[in-house]
Amino acid sequence: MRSERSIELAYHIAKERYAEAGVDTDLCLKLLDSIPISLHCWQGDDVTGFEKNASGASGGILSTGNYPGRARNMEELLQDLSTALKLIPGNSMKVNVHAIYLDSPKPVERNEIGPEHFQTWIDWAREKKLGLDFNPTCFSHPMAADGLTLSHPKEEVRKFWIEHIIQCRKIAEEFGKQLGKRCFMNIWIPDGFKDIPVDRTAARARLRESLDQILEYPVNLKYMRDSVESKLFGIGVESCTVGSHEFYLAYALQNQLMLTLDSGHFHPTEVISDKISSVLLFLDEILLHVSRPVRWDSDHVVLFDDELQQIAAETVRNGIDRVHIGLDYFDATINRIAAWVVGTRNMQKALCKALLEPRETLKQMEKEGNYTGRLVLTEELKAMPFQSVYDYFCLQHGTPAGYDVMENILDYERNIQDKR
Ligand code: RNT
Ligand code: ZN
Repeated sequence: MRSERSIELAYHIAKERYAEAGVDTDLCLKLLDSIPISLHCWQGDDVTGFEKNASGASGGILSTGNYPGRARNMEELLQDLSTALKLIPGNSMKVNVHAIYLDSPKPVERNEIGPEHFQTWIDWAREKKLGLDFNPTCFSHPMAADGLTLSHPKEEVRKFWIEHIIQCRKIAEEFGKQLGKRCFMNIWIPDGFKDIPVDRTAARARLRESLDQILEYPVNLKYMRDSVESKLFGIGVESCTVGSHEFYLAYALQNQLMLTLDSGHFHPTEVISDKISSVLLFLDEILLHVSRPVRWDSDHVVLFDDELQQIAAETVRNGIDRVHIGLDYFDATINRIAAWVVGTRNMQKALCKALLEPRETLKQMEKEGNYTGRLVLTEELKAMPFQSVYDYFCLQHGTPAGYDVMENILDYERNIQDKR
């Protein structure tokens, strides 16, 4: 168990070390506390949702593992999320909800869902002082069985999904209105082809036409904003994804939408950290789905690895008010609360480290062509005591520091999750 005294002492030393490098750690911690991170509700139940006959994710995404204790209903999911949030320091958290997490005693078709089916989420979020984000669910449904939704050749299928997404926009707007925090609504569809299509243009033209119809529905942008998420491929759609990066980048630009960059949606050596600065020269805001691809879009728990640190650094350098962070992974082989807690705290730790960077000094060196100095300093910064600063952030917010979170996780597992 970490003692308060040792956390404070370590912070004191770290503060002095960073001050020598011209960085104010207290200010960094204030900034860290102001950065919203959207915690994805779907890690809690392996992307199953609360629809009647829910059968788990489809559409090229896959959650594997059978660790006991999965949340089976709204009550359990909210209880699990509340537990995870107690182990995540900070006052700016959001929770990201998918349309399949509705609260309704009777089955409701996806194109008929409305804000009333999400009032439980809104009330819970208000009580916990959280913001909410939202996502239409265009997978795990008989109307998506062909692997095509908004780009389906059949008008009736497209119409169904257009109606669903319009309903989702109303829900997102209501989230923002009732909670006083803008809701980001992310549109991701699984559409694609297993084998090589001959008319990619037709499918993409249909997607564009469907999106145009969706955007015709008027919403108040003060309360919600739409974002579109591209992908390279998924299981069963290996040869062509209709909503590719080029498609959505162009579509977002033309329609002043946000673009979602998911770290698992590109070629294995392609990184989103390099895309942020380019995209932000042309779009005013973007959304991130921070995930961890292992050989493919496998959605492993976010680690404190090089790419996470680069993503955080680019976020801070390009403006924390323009890059909105959401997490997107689902691992069913470990305790699901631990998965949330570790991934989110890694994200925060990476942001903390990025905020502690002596940015102006480094930029100046680079401008002067002093790449030697830049290399020596960036290497030095890697082992600076940022962990002591983050531990202090935990202490400030009454959250356990370091490995101490495990005690809480295991207690909850024993007393609640194991009894399900
Ligand atoms: C799928 C996308 C999408 C989903 C969630 C559940 O590849 O990343 O964002 O993971 O909507
Ligand atoms: Zn994603």
